[in-house]
Amino acid sequence: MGNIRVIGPRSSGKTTYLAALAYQPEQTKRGGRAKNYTIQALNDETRELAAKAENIIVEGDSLEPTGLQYRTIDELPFYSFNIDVNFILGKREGINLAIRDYPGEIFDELELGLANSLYQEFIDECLMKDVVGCLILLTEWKKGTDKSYSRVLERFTELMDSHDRANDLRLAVAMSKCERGELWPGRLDPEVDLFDVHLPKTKATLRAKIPAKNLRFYAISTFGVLRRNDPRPNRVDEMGTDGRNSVLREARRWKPYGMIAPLYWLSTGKRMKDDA
Ligand SMILES: Nc1nc2c(ncn2[C@@H]2O[C@H](COP(=O)(O)OP(=O)(O)O)[C@@H](O)[C@H]2O)c(=O)[nH]1
Ligand SMILES: [Mg+2]
Repeated sequence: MGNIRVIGPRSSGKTTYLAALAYQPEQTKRGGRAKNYTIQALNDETRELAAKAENIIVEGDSLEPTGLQYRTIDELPFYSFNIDVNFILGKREGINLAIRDYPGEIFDELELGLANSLYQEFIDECLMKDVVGCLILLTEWKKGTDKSYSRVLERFTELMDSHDRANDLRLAVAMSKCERGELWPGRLDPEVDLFDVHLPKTKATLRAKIPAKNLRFYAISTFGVLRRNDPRPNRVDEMGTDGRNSVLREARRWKPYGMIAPLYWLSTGKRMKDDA
């Protein structure tokens, strides 16, 4: 069982990403595009998320922000998936994923060094020995963000160290919402074209602290673009909001980018095509 944690600041797209994973079986049933993987929900919470996913992704019903209504770690949503990856020549490989959706506030607390009990539980759970890796979703690059992300992740690496995980926890660091025009061309080599360019300090901090074999950079877009040769984002921004709220534009053409590759690598240490 590959236990994986997903962390990232508020509104980085964590819940939408998990909802999209949960929704894949339904989408395939409805004649969605063929994929080289199949996903199965393994627990009730994941099935409930799948039922809500269409509203979240297509209608823009936000799940109430994963947030401070939770008092203990056990109240946080916990999802469990089986993903079968189909390789050419009929080879298949199954991965089991157990993922918890943590509130983004935890990310702020890492930066501020606060120490409430939820935060402590989170750190302990995230860095438990049976966790194989963390998917870290980052999303902004406006001025100052690189500094703040790098402080948070520096702190995270110190905690990895004090929990004796400095050398055996994989980190997949992803730029989310990468269908955004500025980012989309950089998805092919995200380490160089997204992280070196937009978040160089963050990357340097991680490179300095994490063994190379345990660190990879990814680009993810849960929404994707309209077509292979049409890089317009498959997304509309909802009116009257701060511009951070988006929904899918053409559900029929929905093709997420890069959702599976980081999970596969986190879980097995092996690489697959990055666009999966
Ligand atoms: N442009 C774009 N927006 C996204 C994507 N994934 C999620 N969002 C939007 O980002 C906002 C925050 O997403 P949410 O999943 O609630 O973030 P969380 O706080 O990290 O759980 C919502 O308005 C989503 O519709 C994506 O791939 N592209
Ligand atoms: Mg959330």
